Amino acid sequence: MEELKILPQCQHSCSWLKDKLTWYKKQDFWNTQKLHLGSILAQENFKAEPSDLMLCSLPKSGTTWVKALSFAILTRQQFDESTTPLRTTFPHDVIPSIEEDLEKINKVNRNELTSSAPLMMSSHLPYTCLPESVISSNCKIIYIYRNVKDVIVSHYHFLREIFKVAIEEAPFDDAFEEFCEGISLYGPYWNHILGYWKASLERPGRILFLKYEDLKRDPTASVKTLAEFLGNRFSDEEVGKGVVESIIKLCSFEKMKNLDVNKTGLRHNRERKFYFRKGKDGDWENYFTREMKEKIDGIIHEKLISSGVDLVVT
Ligand code: PAP
Repeated sequence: MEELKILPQCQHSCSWLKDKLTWYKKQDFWNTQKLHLGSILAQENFKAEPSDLMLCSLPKSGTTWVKALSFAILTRQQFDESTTPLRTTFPHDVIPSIEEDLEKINKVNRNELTSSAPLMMSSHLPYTCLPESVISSNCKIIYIYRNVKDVIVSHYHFLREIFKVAIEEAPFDDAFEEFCEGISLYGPYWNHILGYWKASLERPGRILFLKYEDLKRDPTASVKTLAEFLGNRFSDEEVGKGVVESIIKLCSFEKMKNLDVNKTGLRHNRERKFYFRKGKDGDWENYFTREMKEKIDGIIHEKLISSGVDLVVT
């Protein structure tokens, strides 16, 4: 726990946030103090196995959605639409986070798992900060990413909601400027993406990039790709019976948002309903001026496109 003694290099007081995001120099990313503690515990205590599946992402990129889809895909032989635990369990509880739910993960006795399904967990940690065993075990990673502009809007509302800051006290312009400076949960955004991109070049076939907007545009193709990568592809018979479509429907924004379990209750003191806001592709157009669009497009070009990252995030 030596790392916990490290003092934050600097502390940026977000103009409208009651809490503060901290730049953790050694970790090289921004975080809240609570999540920082969870990150260190995960780094020190989480032991991955080669068959584990990791879902990695920046916050607000589609994690909750991909958790629901992955769980539905992996458990479709055990449950159907009417019996799936997703009807009564929050998606973050069926696929736990190594930074936030380590105790729960460590309770799982891998030898006693009755199903043949591999263990799936999530992390918001940048690639270089993942527990060493995730890297050395070479376990598969699904990386969900999303248009940076929609991430900025979603991140703004989520932080505002969890820290209970009224819209009038939280100018979007400030949040935008801070994001452009790299200040965001587990950010900078571009470092996170770049880290996983570089890792995918070193680990061919082990990291799947899924894009939120592709899931929206053509969910059937994305869900089939996801199932294949999870090692659980749909048979022709299943496709013929409409199993892919029923999983897409079950995990759709409208369906998930309206389940009692997702409308009520808390996840680590955060209201679960905050994880389901609009679920749209392109909400940024309601917030960005032309100057803002040009500014963030320029940053992405400089930080990602110029570094050879072949992912479209603008
Ligand atoms: P997290 O990283 O904190 O878990 P994450 O799930 O990645 O958050 O992102 C939340 C976003 O996904 C929200 O976007 P919005 O603010 O633009 O609305 C949320 O609405 C959206 N979302 C959650 N579930 C779904 C879903 N089933 N389909 C589509 N979008 C979803």
